[in-house]
Amino acid sequence: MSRLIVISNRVSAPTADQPGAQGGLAVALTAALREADGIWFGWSGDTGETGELKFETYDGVTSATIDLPEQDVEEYYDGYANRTLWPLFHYRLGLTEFERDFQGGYERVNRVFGDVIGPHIQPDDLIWVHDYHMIPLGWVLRQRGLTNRIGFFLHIPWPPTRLLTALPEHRRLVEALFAYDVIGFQSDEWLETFHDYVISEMGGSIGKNEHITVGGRTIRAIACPIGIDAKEFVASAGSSQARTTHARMVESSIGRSLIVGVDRLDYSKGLEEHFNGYQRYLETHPDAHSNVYLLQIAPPSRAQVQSYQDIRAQLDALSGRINGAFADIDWVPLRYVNQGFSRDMLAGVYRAARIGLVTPLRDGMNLVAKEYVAAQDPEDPGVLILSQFAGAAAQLGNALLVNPYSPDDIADAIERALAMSREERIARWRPMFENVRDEDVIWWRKRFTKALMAVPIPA
Ligand code: GDG
Repeated sequence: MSRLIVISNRVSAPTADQPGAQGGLAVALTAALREADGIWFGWSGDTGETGELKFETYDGVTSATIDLPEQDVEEYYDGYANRTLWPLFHYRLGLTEFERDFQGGYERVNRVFGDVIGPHIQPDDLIWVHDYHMIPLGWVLRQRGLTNRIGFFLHIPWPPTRLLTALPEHRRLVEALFAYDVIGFQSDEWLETFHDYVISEMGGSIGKNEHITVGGRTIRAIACPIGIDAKEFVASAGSSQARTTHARMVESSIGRSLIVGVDRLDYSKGLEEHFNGYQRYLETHPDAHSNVYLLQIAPPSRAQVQSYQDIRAQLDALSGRINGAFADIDWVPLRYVNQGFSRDMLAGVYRAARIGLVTPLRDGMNLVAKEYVAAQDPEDPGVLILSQFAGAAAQLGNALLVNPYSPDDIADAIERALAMSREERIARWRPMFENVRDEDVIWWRKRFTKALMAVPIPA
């Protein structure tokens, strides 16, 4: 059996310091790594001179990380990944920064990864590279003579061609993708926008069986939506910590309906829009005041990037304005919490919420929507309100789908969700739960690795 090699910016395999699996991706990949005697490579998250890889094997899974010098972190991670590619791929041209130094740092770090990882690859290893931090890595590995089967999965959206061409080196970036054998996208929509670029900018053609040809090179590009570890999440919702949290929420709600939002503090998540939609609901439903409240959990992320500091300041001001305008002596309409909680606690909060409000402006997938569905009580589930612009909307069509840019749309959906009968809630929830359960993270991993293993091994 081939070994599986996973390469991503950060490694979330369990270690002696952090023995628990870090989220669904870690669960899916560590199980596969353990079975296939694999290695998970990435950045340690620490700054320092790039030296040797640090290997650690814990619970049958090996991870290998390197430190990166401060300048590399600034240019590759804070710069090109988070200030160029992330906003651009989320359709936010106005927030995208175009700096040659960022691009230089990005390519340099990808070369470093290729240099340090390359010697550890064996001829029949299956290599799986993840996300926008690592787009050129496949190409770098090919330059070093590797003929292995190499796949790439993009966790975020693929942008429309007209937007992508605003990136000075767009052609170079996409050409590098053709070093891979298989490329995976979260949804058909991102796959189609990729096709559009390949046809219109590269003169490529789309063939049978998801094949794409440019010049003499044919690769396969597939839609392969990521799931959550549904089994684990259902168990989490039944854990003692989840039950205690659920009871705490019910008690502190004193009969009011809880609307919950859980999002990394990121401008792509549409937090401002979802506060605006809630505010519109409060303005247009004065009778509902004190029957409902919104709990927004938003752990800060990428706090060293200016646009993230800006969104945080805007949300602080907006939440203050909403509470200032609507709060009563015994009712606060919005609880805005800037910290993270354990998964079990989150599961308890999801289960206590009559509405899960998920309104990203663009999102590759959005796992919170799936977690909300997984955590519900089958006999009395809540209602998911979901942005039509999340990748998850393609699978969770029984949610109340909204346009997050429209406060009226969000307000109407809140009204509809609060009035929804138990029968309708169950009828909407059940097919969504079946999807979350069946197309889970293990299904996703198998679907991708199967496509990669189907690639003929070069003679
Ligand atoms: C990228 C793509 C794609 C959040 N707060 C807490 C917490 N979380 C967890 C959630 C969820 C995860 O973080 C967030 O996942 P998302 O999918 O919503 O978003 P991104 O971080 O932007 O992820 C996205 C994903 O990659 C996978 O491919 O779906 O589209 O942008 O699991 O639960 N977890 C804990 N405490 C918190 O307070 N423990």
